Amino acid sequence: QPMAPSPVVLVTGASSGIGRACVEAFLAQGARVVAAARRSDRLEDLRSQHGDAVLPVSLDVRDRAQVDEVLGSLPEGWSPVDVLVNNAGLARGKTPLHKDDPDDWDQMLDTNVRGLLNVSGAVLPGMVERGSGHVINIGSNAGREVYPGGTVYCATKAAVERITRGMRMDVLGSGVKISEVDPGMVETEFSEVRFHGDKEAAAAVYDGVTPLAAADIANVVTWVADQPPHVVIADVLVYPLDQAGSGKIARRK
Ligand code: NDP
Ligand code: 8X3
Repeated sequence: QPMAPSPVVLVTGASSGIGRACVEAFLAQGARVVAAARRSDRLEDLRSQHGDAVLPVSLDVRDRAQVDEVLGSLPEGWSPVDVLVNNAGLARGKTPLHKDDPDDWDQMLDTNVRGLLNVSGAVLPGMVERGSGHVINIGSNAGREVYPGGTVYCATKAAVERITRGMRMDVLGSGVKISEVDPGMVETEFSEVRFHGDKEAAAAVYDGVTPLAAADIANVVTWVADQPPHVVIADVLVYPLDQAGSGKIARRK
């Protein structure tokens, strides 16, 4: 009997952190991975490290026309997409709302909410038509709580949670699975991006605690993807041992 072709997984935000770790975890399972992000040099590095099972795709999830164009014309063998990991996202700033730079609001809303919708909009119709597929949205503990300085970021992640639940209802009966993985504190480039490149401020976030590693979340994402056909992990919240909420973080020193 011919071997079933390996599944195709599309990971957005694959150039760093959780997304990159997801690429590596799915590759380790024998999947082929479409690795999407804006920084294509990093995606090329992934390809040279891991070979032909990676397809680097330069993509800004905020640009709907580009998303439709690129995902609508994936090379032969790289579509249909079996698993979509909607991971691209960011926080910008941690000031009170009235002191925020409004451009930061736009970037968070456009990436975390509209971007997730853009990519889902390009991939989900085919999944529903075929009656199979799995969308795994990366939310956050920040979608379940609000913390000072996180007003807009938390709102975007709360939106991800609402969209996940709604999507699951929308595709109910089609055979498509919808899941959400909500990480707590993970040491990635997240804080460097949030603090506009201030490495000291970023390092302080993880000072004195043992945060999650990106690979810890990738483990959970592949586990979510690996369930039997009739099982859906609806959502999972993953904390490091040192965390019990957005504002509840153990400091050892
Ligand atoms: P990183 O900054 O390390 O990675 C973010 C990724 O998102 C990068 O690959 C970046 O790629 C990509 N990205 C950002 N904007 C865009 C865009 N417009 N189009 C395409 N890709 C984009 O952070 P994390 O790995 O930590 O973040 C991944 C996800 O996890 C985010 O959704 C984040 O909100 C979420 N999360 C993170 C937590 C943490 O503590 N780290 C906790 C909970 C959730 P590029 O710049 O090349 O486009
Ligand atoms: C990222 C984690 O708590 O800094 O979503 O918002 S947090």
